[in-house]
Amino acid sequence: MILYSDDTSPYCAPVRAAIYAKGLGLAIEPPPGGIKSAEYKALSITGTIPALKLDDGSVLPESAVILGYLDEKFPENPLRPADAEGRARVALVQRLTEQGVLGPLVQLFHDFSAGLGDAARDKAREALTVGLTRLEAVVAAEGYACGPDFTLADCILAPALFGVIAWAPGLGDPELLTRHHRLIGYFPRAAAHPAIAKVLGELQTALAASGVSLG
Ligand SMILES: N[C@@H](CCC(=O)N[C@@H](CS)C(=O)NCC(=O)O)C(=O)O
Repeated sequence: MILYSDDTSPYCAPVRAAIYAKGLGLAIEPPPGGIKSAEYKALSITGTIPALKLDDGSVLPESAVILGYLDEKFPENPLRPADAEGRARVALVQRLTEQGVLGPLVQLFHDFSAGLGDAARDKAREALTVGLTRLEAVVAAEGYACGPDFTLADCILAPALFGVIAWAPGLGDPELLTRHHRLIGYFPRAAAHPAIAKVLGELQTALAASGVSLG
């Protein structure tokens, strides 16, 4: 099994976090030929990263699908609760983070490359505020995102919040995350988990190397 991944991608970070947390020794490689290459597009139907090459040679795209697959395929160190309600809560945090934080952050990255204007900045700030407000309402007051156990919700939420912290000054709103008390309290607890600490280190290094000026 091979995970095609890049350290700058907020969609790849959750999958690597889950691999580290579960202690899976999977190969992690850059997409063959590069992300926009014909070689990679021929390999993965969406052409996006992350994608997981399975042992039968087929390639599974979509981070949420890969996360669910890995947790089922390797049941040791489960990253989802056993009960239906707990699993639904984890899925909700995953979905809200994708829609409300990762979507706006990736858009921001594209807008930044095109020269970030005031309108794009305002739009990103508004979208992130809506997303963070929804997450603030569902994240647990103590422990990890969905309670005492580390789950897939943490694998996606913690790197996403790292992205918000990194981009907030560039958006002219350094307090963007700080206004969400549960989330700002949650972040250092999640960041102390070894799998999250490793992924945040990778993101930090990759962002510094990419030359993106976030201040
Ligand atoms: N819904 C996808 C989104 C993945 C995604 O958009 N990845 C970006 C990198 S952050 C990508 O591959 N972009 C290249 C492209 O869209 O061609 C997932 O969750 O895996």
